[in-house]
Amino acid sequence: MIVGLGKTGYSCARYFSSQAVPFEVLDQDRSPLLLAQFKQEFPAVTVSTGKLNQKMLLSADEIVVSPGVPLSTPEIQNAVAAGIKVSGDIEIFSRVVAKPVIAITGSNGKSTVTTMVGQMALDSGRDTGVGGNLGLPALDLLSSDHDLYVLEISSFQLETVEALHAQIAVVLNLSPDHLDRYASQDHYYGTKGRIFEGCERAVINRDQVFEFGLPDTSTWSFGTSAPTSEYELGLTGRSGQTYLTWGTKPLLRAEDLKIKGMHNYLNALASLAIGLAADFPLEGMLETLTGFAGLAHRCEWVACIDGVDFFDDSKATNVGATVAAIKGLGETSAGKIILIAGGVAKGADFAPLRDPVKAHVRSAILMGQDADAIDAVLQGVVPVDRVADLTEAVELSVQQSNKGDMVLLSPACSSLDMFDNFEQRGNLYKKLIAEYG
Ligand code: UMA
Ligand code: ADP
Repeated sequence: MIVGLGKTGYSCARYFSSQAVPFEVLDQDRSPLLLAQFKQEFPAVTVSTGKLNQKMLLSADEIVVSPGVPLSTPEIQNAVAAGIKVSGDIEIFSRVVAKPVIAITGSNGKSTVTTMVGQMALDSGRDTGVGGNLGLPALDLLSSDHDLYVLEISSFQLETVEALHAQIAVVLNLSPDHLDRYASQDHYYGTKGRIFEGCERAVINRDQVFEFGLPDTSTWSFGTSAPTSEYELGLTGRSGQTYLTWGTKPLLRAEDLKIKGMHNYLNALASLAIGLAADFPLEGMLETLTGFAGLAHRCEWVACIDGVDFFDDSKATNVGATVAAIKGLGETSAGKIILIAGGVAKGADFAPLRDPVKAHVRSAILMGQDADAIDAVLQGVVPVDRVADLTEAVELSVQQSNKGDMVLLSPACSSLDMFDNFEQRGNLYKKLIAEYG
C-alpha cells in the first residue's frame, strides 16, 4: 500500500510494477496533482483519495509511506498497532540496491554537498546515480544500473529506514528544524543518526557534538579546526590565506572556491572527506570543486543595481541556514544587509538570529504567517518593517539600501503559506529584481 501519490509514491509504483509486486495507492488529497497521469499509466491499480481508507491500510502486507506523511497519522498508527510493517522508499531501495551508496543527511547543505559529490564521482568516470531528497527519487535511479549512488536523505525518509548499509554515511550538521513534526529537537537529531545504521565508513562534522551514538567504524571528519590526522580535513592559515587542508597537506585556497562563506568552506571540506573515503582521485575532486558555482536559491547572487547586490537564499527554510547566510555575506563584505525574511516557522526559535543580525544587518523586512515571531526577537536590534508580500518587500529593500549594501532574501521559514515551494518564492524575487534593473 503506497501512501502519498507525489514524486515518491509514483517512483514506488513504477518500481513495484517493474518487479511485478501488486500495489494500491492512497492519498489524502482529493485530487493529487499526479493522479490523471497515474491513472493513464496504471489504469488497473486501485487508488483511493481523500480521508485515508483504514480498511485498505489494514489489508496491506506492507505500507510504504511518502516522506511528507507523518508516521503519527492516526490511520497509520492503527496499522502499526495491528502489526503491519511500515516502510518508505529509501528502506525499499536499501533492501535491493547491489552497488555502493553514499548517503548524505544534515540540517543544511545536503543538496549542495550531494550535487558536488555526485559531480566529483561523474567527473572521475564513475557511472553514478544522484538523487533522493534532492529531487529524483532513489527508486527511479534503479532503472539504470549505476555503479554508485549518491543520495541526499531527509530526516523524514530516515524515519522508516531500518538499516541503510551505506558505503559512506554522512551527517553534515545539525540545527533545529521541522519542530512541527518532531516531539523534540533530540527526536529530530536522533532520526538523522539513523543514517549510520550498518554503514562501512562514516563522515562527521568535528565542530558538533553528536548526542546520538556514532558507528563503530572508520570515521572521517571535517571541521573549522586544523586537521590532526589523515582522516581529518579542516582549515589552516598560511601567509594570511585560508587553506582547505587534508592531514598536513594544504589542498586549496578557500578564496579559490566560487561558493562563498564559512558554511560553504565546510561543505567543500565535507565533499572532499566523502570523496577521499570513497577513493576518488584527489586532483579531479579539486578541479570539480573549484568549478562548482553553487545551486540556485542558495545564497545565489542575482544582480547588482545602483551599487546594491541582491542575493536569493530562498532555500533557507530554517534558522541555521539564515544565520549562515548573514554571517557568510556579512563577514566578507564591508556593506550592510537588508534582510527579507518570514513564512512558516515550523515551530522554530528565532533567537539565534539576534547576534548575526546585530553585527551585519541594517534593517529587516518581514512577511508571512510567522512574521510576529521573528519581529519579537529583532525588536531593539535593528529597525523592522512589516509587509504584505514579496513585491512590497523588494520595493522597500530598494528604498532602504545604500550603495555597497546587500539585499538578502533568506526567510528562515518555509514558503508554504504564500508559495508552492521555495523555488517559486526565489523565482518571483528574481523577477521583481529584474524589473528594477
Ligand atoms: N500526502 C498525504 N498525506 C500527508 C502528506 C502528503 O496524502 O500527510 C500526499 C500529498 O497529497 C501528495 C503526496 O502525498 O499527493 C506528496 O508526498 P510527499 O509530501 O512525500 O512529497 P513527494 O512529492 O513524494 O516529495 C518527496 C519529498 N517531499 C517531502 O519530504 C515533503 C521531496 O523533498 C523529495 O525531493 C522527493 O520526495 C523525492 O525524494 C522536498 C522537501 O521539501 C524537496 N523535503 C524536505 C526538506 O528538504 O526539508 C524534507
Ligand atoms: P539542504 O538540502 O540541506 O536544504 P542546501 O544545500 O539546499 O541544503 O542549502 C539550504 C540552505 O542552507 C541554503 O540557504 C544554504 O545557503 C544554506 N546552507 C548550505 N550549506 C550550509 C551549511 N553547511 N550550514 C548552514 N547553512 C547552509
